Amino acid sequence: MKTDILIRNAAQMATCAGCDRPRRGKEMSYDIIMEDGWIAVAAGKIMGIGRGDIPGEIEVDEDTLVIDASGKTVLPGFVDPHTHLVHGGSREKELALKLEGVPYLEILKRGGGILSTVRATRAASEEELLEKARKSLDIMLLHGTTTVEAKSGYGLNLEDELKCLRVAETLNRQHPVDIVSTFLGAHAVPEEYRDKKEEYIDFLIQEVMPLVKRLGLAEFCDVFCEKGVFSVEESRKILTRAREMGYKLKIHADEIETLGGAELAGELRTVSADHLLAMSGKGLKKMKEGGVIAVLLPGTSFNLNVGKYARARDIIDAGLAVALATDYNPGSCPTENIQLILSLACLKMKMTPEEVVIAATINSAHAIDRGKEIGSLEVGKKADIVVLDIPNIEYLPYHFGINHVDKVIKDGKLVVDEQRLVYRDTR
Ligand code: IZC
Ligand code: ZN
Repeated sequence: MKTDILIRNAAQMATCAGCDRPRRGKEMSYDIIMEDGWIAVAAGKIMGIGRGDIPGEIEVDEDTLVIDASGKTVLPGFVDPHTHLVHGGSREKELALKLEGVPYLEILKRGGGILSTVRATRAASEEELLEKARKSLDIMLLHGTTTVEAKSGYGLNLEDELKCLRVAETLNRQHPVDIVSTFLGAHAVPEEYRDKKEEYIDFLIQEVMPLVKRLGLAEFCDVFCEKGVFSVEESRKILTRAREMGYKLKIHADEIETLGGAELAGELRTVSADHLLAMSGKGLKKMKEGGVIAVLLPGTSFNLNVGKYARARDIIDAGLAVALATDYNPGSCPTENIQLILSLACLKMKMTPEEVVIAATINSAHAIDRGKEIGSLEVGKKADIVVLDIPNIEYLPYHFGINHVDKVIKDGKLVVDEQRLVYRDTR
């Protein structure tokens, strides 16, 4: 087959290959680096990969884009498995409150936080939300992210939840970055249901969730299981019904208070449980028994200034699979930059460079049930590839806060070149 793109001479290539399920525990640092690597792409897929000389069967002609990656490092495109991509407005006005030490949940209780974004999202048109989210997707792509999960949860009524989910669906068609959608109607209790949480949950279960599923607008269902938001019992009810409707499951678990969200994740065998700063030892055990992927979000700890990070070392040493995500949202983590998250994961959670690369590629692909198609450089997988202007993978978390991406290849096409977007918009 004729080669569309050939990348050669890579100083390091982290294939993240060789395991057809999430890598757990010690597996997160095995055998991922190849030196002097090459990779050949045809018809959107990886058709060959190796080291040293390019074998004769890789056909190169004048139409082949040959990329010399000397001195550079090649990775699978990053997969960001936890974002609140689609929303209106921003919350910089809450920064002063945050600096005064007003806790995140207190701001929410006062009608700010998530609820302030709900007001802005309801007030925004579908077109406005689309353009705002498109900008964020462009930033993500420029930083090497080729697939994202995107949650709803700022509409909190039928019309506005559908509006946000449609934005994600449209962008998934128009933008090179692939989007996996999650329904998060249980993100907060909207103001019109204040003191009527039971009724709101029934409304979600009876009206919104079946319709979202029928319209094919979300693959996963998630709940913000947190003190003062949705309890473990309420989360169990929502997620159990969601599973019956055909949703795959995720949960925001034990972020701020030790509530038992991790135990619930283990019991329900959710695909992932996310945050986990306040997870108990029992929660860890249950997660392991349930084969749940721990999605950690150190950008949120950093931004909320809580002085505490998830215990990634304990989680990995206990033999679980860890994935990393930005948690991109307008309140607790306003950044699209996954590379910064990898630096925080190393510096603040003591993960190794190999572990953070695995966590943001193959393990995060599994955290959105895409581990068979993306997340590693292997023959037959989608050609989602980043070329970083760094000599080795240690350099990625080390030189922090900047963008190391030189090129991004998405679905076998060059979409970022020399840090600039070069894709043709399909709007
Ligand atoms: O808008 O604050 N934690 N949900 C749960 C968020 C953070 C997003 C937000
Ligand atoms: Zn979240």
